[in-house]
Amino acid sequence: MANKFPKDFLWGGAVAAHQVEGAWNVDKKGVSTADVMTAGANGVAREITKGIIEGKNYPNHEAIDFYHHYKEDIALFKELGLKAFRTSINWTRIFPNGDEEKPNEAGLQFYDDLFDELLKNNIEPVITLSHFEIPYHLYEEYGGFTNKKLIDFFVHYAKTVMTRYKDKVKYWMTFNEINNQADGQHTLHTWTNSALLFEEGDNKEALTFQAGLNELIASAKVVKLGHEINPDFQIGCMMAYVPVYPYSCNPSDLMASVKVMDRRFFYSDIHARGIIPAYAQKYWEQKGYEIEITQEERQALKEGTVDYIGFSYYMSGAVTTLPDVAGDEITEFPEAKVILNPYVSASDWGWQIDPVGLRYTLNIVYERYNLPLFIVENGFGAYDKLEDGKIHDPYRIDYLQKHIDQMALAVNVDGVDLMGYTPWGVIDLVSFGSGEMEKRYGFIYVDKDNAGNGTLKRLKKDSFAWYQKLIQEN
Ligand code: BGP
Repeated sequence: MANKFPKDFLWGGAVAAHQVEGAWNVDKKGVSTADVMTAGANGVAREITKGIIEGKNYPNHEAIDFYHHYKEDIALFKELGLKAFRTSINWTRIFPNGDEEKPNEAGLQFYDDLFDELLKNNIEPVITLSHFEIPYHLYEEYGGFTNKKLIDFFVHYAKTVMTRYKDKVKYWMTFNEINNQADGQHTLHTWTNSALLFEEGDNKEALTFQAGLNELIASAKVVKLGHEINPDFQIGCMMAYVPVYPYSCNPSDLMASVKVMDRRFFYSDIHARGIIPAYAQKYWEQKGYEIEITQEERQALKEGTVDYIGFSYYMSGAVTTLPDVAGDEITEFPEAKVILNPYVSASDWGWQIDPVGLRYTLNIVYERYNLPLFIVENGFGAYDKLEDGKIHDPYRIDYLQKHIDQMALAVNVDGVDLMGYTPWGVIDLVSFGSGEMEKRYGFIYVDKDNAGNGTLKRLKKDSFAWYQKLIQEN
């Protein structure tokens, strides 16, 4: 079988603004939630501090200083053969506080220059509007996305950038991994797109559903508006798909896996179909949650369905309801617990490595929505060792190759319509989850350590030549 991909397949690489740009307080940029995150390395969870605390919030402040190195980096991307580059716009460069009327021209100019540089090198920009950060002011003053005012602020921001870049950017996504809040419990949402400010006694699950729904409404409004600004725009959603398998063939495990998957699918079900799924309505009723949505907002959901499904894929999990099953628990949903699958191995951070899970995901998502799919994140975070000025990373090549093989099967055997593949962290960057620099994903090494020291020098790893060849041979 020829493992070929469509001629115009978007081979690329992905990053996010706050994980690479640095320059957190230049050119009138405002403070973003990412700028007040603690370092958190060595198993300590990251958190948002009240304003900037000297010496505590450093990881994203300089990051890899892409803001000042982007020309050099894009030259390397060109050499690598990238056809697409996914990054995000940092909202606080455009609207420092998030609730202003007038944008910051210096911020707009930066992305103009960045997109021009990409286009000059025949690299298509793929742009996420909100990648796990919002203006800190919107978090502190308004309480994040539980507040409906944020819908208007987000739409105003999106309208500004979509109008400005209408002839430069064709591929857009609204909220990064919007369904990462699916379990409804996690403090993680204080620092993702929702920027939820939980207080003692809050019903976290209800608030998370409200914030998520508000984001979905904002997204739908932006999809409709974007198509008015330029009918050629391709506007997608961005989901984290972590497929879960029934741990056993006990029917209760199977049913639990369906329910856990529904929780994660809730977001793309609305993005793609424009209606609130019956299972969610019932769940809210049973729980007595009063999730606010007006008639006008319901209509907006219908009129703003997405053009494609963008998603990340890193790992899978197993679900069980059986009390006597031993296993390292990953997450607890009200329905069941998700545990490590004993049939697959894991990375140093416990992320389960399951290439077949990617083919499975492509199949079920394509069947569910019948929309083009775009894998906008996939990759292997690892400790790399610098030896005689070289980085040998066969483990990364192995991970990616196996996932690409499964992608080829999904396209050539299963008939899935796949637009492209932009592996995560094409160049080393700050880890979102842990704030570490040394959880590396890149084909390009950046000399910087967890404490923030290093020359920022760029270096090609062995995987660079491997990916370059793979793109050439399609
Ligand atoms: C996804 C995010 C990215 C990212 C990646 C790897 O969830 O969209 O921003 O960083 O995962 O995660 P980590 O950085 O924690 O290794």
